Amino acid sequence: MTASKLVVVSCLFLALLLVQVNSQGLKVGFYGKTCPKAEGIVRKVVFAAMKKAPTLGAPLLRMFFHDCFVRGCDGSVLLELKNKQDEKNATPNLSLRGFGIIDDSKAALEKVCPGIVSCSDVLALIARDAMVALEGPSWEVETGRRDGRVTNISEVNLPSPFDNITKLITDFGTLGLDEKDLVVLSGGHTIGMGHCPLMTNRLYNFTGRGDSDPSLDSEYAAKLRLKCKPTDTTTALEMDPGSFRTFDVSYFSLVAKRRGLFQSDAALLDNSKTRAHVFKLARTHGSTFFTDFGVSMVKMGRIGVLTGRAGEIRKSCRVPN
Ligand code: HEM
Ligand SMILES: *[C@@H]1O[C@H](CO)[C@@H](O)[C@H](O)[C@H]1NC(C)=O
Ligand SMILES: *[C@@H]1O[C@H](CO)[C@@H](O)[C@H](O)[C@H]1NC(C)=O
Ligand SMILES: *[C@@H]1O[C@H](CO)[C@@H](O)[C@H](O)[C@H]1NC(C)=O
Ligand SMILES: CC(=O)N[C@H]1CO[C@H](CO)[C@@H](O)[C@@H]1O
Repeated sequence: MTASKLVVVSCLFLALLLVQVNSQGLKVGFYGKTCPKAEGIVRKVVFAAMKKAPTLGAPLLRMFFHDCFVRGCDGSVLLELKNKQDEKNATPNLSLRGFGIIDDSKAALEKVCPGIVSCSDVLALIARDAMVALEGPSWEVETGRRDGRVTNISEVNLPSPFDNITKLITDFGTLGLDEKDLVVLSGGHTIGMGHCPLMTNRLYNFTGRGDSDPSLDSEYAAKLRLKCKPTDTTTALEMDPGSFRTFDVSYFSLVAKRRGLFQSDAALLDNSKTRAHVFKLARTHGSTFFTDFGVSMVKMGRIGVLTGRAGEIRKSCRVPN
């Protein structure tokens, strides 16, 4: 083997090693030795907060999704810039809330083990604990993420409620999430609210002929027209009416009955693979939704993570050190 070949081969070996270290950087119980109380501390803060305000569960789940889909799960959604050109101020942030719970968790952690637990891990733990507080699924959260130092409003390119199935599958696929993950994670819409202007196009003049979206159940459309007038920008609708505070499988039966709120929910019926998953998950008895949700959340939590010596452990979740 010539010297240059040797260099190439050892570089390849090194690259492989790095990839492995990176994927092994996350693990369940990462803080077992360095901050054994970490998970308990976060859970206590979340349970106390949600006892007072159960509706916070939904935005807290959504916050982790928004963090992971922009620059990876690196806590960048929490950073604030003086000029407001941060992810928080991008349009889809409109209803992100619950930032105080992240600050409270982080403050409690810093008291016990300063400089050990990352804000990105706090987000991951809170998303799980908030679902447990709603009597939803539980899963083992991988930890060991480190925090990014960059946030940039122009990088926020989250899936849109107007997206079609091709776009959704591609965007999730780029991040390593398949059709099943897309369907299962969309099931997050079993809790929480969505605002009228993100769906009124489906109720009025959908194709310019004064019609509604043919993929929306017409009875349901009539009900929604009572709540959302064409110019209403403030009213919020329950995405899973009747049980928007309960993490259950009814989201999938709604979508199956063409009662998904957004075009992106309805779109799950437009592809044979995603449609099959919707119908399978819709079964109240024998649905695998809870276990599947945990599996897909862990997968989502691996997107673009910083581990090892990358990034930092922020002292305050709102500013880089
Ligand atoms: C498939 C792509 C997705 C799209 C296009 C989408 C879009 C949206 C939109 C437009 C809203 C309403 C925001 C508002 O009006 O205030 C919303 C709410 C929500 N989303 Fe998604 N979402 C997607 C995936 C997810 C995922 C992966 C999760 C988490 C696993 C999630 C969890 C939530 C939750 C919990 C809410 C309710 C928030 C609240 O009540 O404050 N979504 N989503
Ligand atoms: C933010 O991202 C945009 C688009 O990628 C880039 O042009 C711009 O320079 C970035 N801004 C900062 C402050 O890094
Ligand atoms: C889906 O949306 C993408 C991007 O918005 C668009 O380019 C494409 O033509 C759409 N596909 C269909 C089948 O409507
Ligand atoms: C519906 O859309 C068409 C085409 O954009 C427009 O000409 C018409 O005025 C709209 N009708 C209403 C009631 O807004
Ligand atoms: C809560 C919050 O920070 N909302 C901001 C979301 O982004 C828009 C701009 O797109 C701001 O106007 C809001 O203040």
